[in-house]
Amino acid sequence: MTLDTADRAQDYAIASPTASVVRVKNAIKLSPEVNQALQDGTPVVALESTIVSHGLPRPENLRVARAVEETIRTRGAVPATIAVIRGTVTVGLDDDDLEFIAQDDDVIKVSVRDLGSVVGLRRSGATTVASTSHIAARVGIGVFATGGLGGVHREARDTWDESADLDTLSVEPMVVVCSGVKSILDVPATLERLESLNVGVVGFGTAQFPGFYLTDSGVSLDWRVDTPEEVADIMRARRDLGIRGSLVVANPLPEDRQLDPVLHDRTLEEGLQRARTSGIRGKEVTPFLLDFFHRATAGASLAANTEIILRNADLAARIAVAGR
Ligand code: PSU
Ligand code: MN
Repeated sequence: MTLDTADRAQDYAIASPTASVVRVKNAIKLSPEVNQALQDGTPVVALESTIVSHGLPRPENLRVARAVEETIRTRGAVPATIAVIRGTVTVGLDDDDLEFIAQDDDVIKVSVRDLGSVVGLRRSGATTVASTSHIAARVGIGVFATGGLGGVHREARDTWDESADLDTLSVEPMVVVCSGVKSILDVPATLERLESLNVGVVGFGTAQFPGFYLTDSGVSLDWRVDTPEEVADIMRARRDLGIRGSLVVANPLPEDRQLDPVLHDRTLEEGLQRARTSGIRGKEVTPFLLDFFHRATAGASLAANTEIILRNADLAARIAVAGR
């Protein structure tokens, strides 16, 4: 058994063994490269696209999206960026698709609940952690790299704003490599929810939960791992024991690469205030705050965010290789 949900991947491959582009249940298109990798048991790493469309400013977003894919290839794994392109869920974007997601103003941020609408109404959208995990699991990909998870928002007591990322992670068997949850969120509350949802959380090389732009969120973890092989072993054990849901591998920025904590705290306070007074709500909150950070820190948060994504892609590829 591999880290991939291999039995399901095989079913799909059998459905169309020769076609270079496979349609799974007429809904999901695999790129020829991803299709081949899943058939051969080559390690594959899923990547979300909301980070590209809504999480990073242009033109860096496209540059980062390409660099992330390159990082994964360097480690001997195949990148599978996921998005909905004109009504078709696509796993493994080609460069035209990637450019489209990075540059088109009409690309929608798509969570799991939006997938049906975007596909049914033939629109285009970028997938979040939640919808990327959902699709990746459907086609048999078991490892996923992102920047920071969604979670419980700071004003959740009033707004009930909790990311669908959490609920999805409780269902889909995925290794999710991230640098914690975005620091714009209520981090302790998010960790409590992950516990309730049976989502495993391990620190990579640390027993402190990372704070996204910051190395340490101040919350400690029960579990620390130090090698990709340990992650693969834990995921195998979870699966063998019939535990549904994901394992979050929290990979911190080194301290000398983090955003200046004083600048971070000041920017966060300002951004939250600005979001409140501008009446930003719902799915707009995360893109708004990320954009505010990038502008208010004169690119320092963008540099940190970029490094986070590249480091997580690298670690995810190593985990996918270890779990083969
Ligand atoms: N992390 C980043 N940049 C992002 C996101 C996460 O560094 O853009 C995106 C992810 O797609 C995540 C989503 O799933 O934000 C969460 O949005 P919400 O809080 O609306 O659920
Ligand atoms: Mn939300």
